[in-house]
Amino acid sequence: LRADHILLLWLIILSLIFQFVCVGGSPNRMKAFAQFMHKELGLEGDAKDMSDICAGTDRYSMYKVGPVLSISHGMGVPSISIMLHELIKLLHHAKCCDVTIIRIGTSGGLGIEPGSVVITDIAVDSFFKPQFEQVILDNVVVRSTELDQDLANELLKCSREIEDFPTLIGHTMCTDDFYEGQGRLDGALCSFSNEKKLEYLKRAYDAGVRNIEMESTVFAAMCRLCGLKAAVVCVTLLDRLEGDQITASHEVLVEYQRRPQQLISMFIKKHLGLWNQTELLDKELV
Ligand code: R2B
Ligand code: URA
Repeated sequence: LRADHILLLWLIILSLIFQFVCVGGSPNRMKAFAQFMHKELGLEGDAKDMSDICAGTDRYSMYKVGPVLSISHGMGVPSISIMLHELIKLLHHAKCCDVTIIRIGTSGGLGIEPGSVVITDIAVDSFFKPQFEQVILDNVVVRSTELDQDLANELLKCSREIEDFPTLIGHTMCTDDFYEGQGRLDGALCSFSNEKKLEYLKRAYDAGVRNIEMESTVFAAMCRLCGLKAAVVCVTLLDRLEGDQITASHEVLVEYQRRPQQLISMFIKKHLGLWNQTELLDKELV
């Protein structure tokens, strides 16, 4: 092998290291996702021994499972934006191209059954605008928050093969606050009536918003600018038109949070050519 061939080989190997990056708020959930993917991809070794690549820092947790990186990003725009800057530099230096990045998270639903999975077409701000405002020096720079529509449609198609829970495509509203910012009346401060709250949430619904969370706008804007194919897939823990508090039991919430993971696992396995094999195996076992 000539030196330039070896170099080319290395670049190909490096670029195959991470094909899929999955991010989500909670370190525990992203560890559970990594362990789940380990099983789903049929990898060798004990998933329980999986170690956090970023142990020793409190910034985020990171697990590598075959071609999948699973990373936690904490709560809110500032937290995920720090992680994304550092992750995107890592992907650049590792010469990873053609990476698909998916945020799997939780959210409050709007007018849909709790436990539904929403695939975001466009992330919108609290004024239902498809944009993210980044203050740079003392300028407000407005960035688009459109996500990859082909990827969203492909994920929806995958979801049609899982009949256990409803999945839909809709706008996702991203806020900087869980309480007043999401029109909740159960925080420490409440400065508006129930009537005003419902009027706002219904306007959001009419604008196409189907769920509310706290990271999608900056995630969509940064991934778009950096050329990463990105998707946001969040389960809804409650219907905000029905109330503010998350009252489902712990067991139900744990099961809800597995739903986006199941969908993404199916998507990844299909891309790796592993889905039909599993299907065949399942059929043979029946
Ligand atoms: C969903 O849940 C968190 C708030 O509880 C936040 O990170 C989000 O986007
Ligand atoms: N996460 C949110 O940001 N809002 C909710 O209502 C539930 C989860």
